[in-house]
Amino acid sequence: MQQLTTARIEAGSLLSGLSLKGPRSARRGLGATALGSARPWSYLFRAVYQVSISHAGDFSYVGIDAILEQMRRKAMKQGFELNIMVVGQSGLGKSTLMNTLFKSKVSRKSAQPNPEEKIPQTIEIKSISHDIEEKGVRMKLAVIDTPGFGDQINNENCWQPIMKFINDQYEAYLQEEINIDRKKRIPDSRVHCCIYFIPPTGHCLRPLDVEFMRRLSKVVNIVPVIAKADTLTLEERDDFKQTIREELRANGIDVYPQKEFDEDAEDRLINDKIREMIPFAVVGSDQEYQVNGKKILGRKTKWGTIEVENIAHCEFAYLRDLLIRTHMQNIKDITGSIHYEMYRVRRLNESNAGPGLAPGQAPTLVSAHTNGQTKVNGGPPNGMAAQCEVLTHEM
Ligand SMILES: Nc1nc2c(ncn2[C@@H]2O[C@H](COP(=O)(O)OP(=O)(O)OP(=O)(O)O)[C@@H](O)[C@H]2O)c(=O)[nH]1
Ligand SMILES: [Mg+2]
Repeated sequence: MQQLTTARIEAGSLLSGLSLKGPRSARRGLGATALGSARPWSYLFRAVYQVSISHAGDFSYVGIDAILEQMRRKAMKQGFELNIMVVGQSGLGKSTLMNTLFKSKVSRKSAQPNPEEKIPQTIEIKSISHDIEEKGVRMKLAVIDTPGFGDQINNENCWQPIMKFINDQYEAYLQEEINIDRKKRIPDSRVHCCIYFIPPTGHCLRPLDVEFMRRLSKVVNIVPVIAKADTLTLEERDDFKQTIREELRANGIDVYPQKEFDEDAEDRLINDKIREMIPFAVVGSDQEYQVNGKKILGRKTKWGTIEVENIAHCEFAYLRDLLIRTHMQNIKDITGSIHYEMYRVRRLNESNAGPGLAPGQAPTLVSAHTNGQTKVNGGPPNGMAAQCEVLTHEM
């Protein structure tokens, strides 16, 4: 089921941070668009004209730098898409956090306080998307809400519906890609990032969380969060974060931003800071309150109001910045060039070896790109084959 609403960003910025922060690919992909706001066609001609005038007499100037303006225009026209999935045990606040994201600075969408309206328990995988616009830049933000697991006596294989959904989206993309008469722009429903909710026990990860994240991290970018962080004291929160980081390392779970995909020293520096903060301790709410004359999203308690967008109270704003402001393009790049690529290579190799893909769609050309290498009509390059064997994209 797909709901579509339109919202306009009121404050904050979708792109303002990108020219300064974020990994190189993020800057490459979006940085150019951060250079200015929406301007009509005439602006481009004027800009090019002005550049030409300023370089008049400089016969060595070719105008390569104008590519940035061309890219910015193209990106503005196309807009951006981001698909985020929320996963975790039942009752941890996944649906609430999803609403928080939509009602927070990202959209400020009709956040009418309605205490009567309770978020029902999620019973099916459901995608809700909003069209957001800021400074002329359009973005379609889709959040895929999933039913919580852990309610069953036997929770074995409870990751399967999630895995299936992720793989189904890869498959839909693949089928569109290999279609002879394919669309100019393939609709992208692939899950770019999966927010995994860890219960705020303060102890350690449960075997179920370890197993779930271990499997998911091989097919999708995982960002773990400590749910309902308002139930932990600051010391408990810090200790729990440290414990979780150690356990993730000990269990070989590579969450986003993955160290092996840092492109250079600058990336490493920025991403190391994020890796030190992960998992983000978040608090969710879709209720608005008045605090010091300002409207805030928060949770009212007997001893005060927890402001979900206040970094002194919780780390929701850091999570939102990572997803949208600083790393959106990188998250999408890794989805396309690593996770989807693994799926694609394995599927196409499979179908080349056995029966074809869907009728009339059997490809003859198999190519895999990793680290700038391309191999045609053969197995995947450099250890990809080995990785593909290890990475079981359950279907
Ligand atoms: N203390 C606290 N309670 C929260 C927080 N977020 C949500 N809740 C409450 O937890 C309850 C469950 O929230 P949901 O958002 O429905 O949880 P869910 O993970 O979507 O649950 P399922 O749909 O069953 O998987 C609600 O009563 C929320 O108000 C939080 O950050 N802190
Ligand atoms: Mg729910």
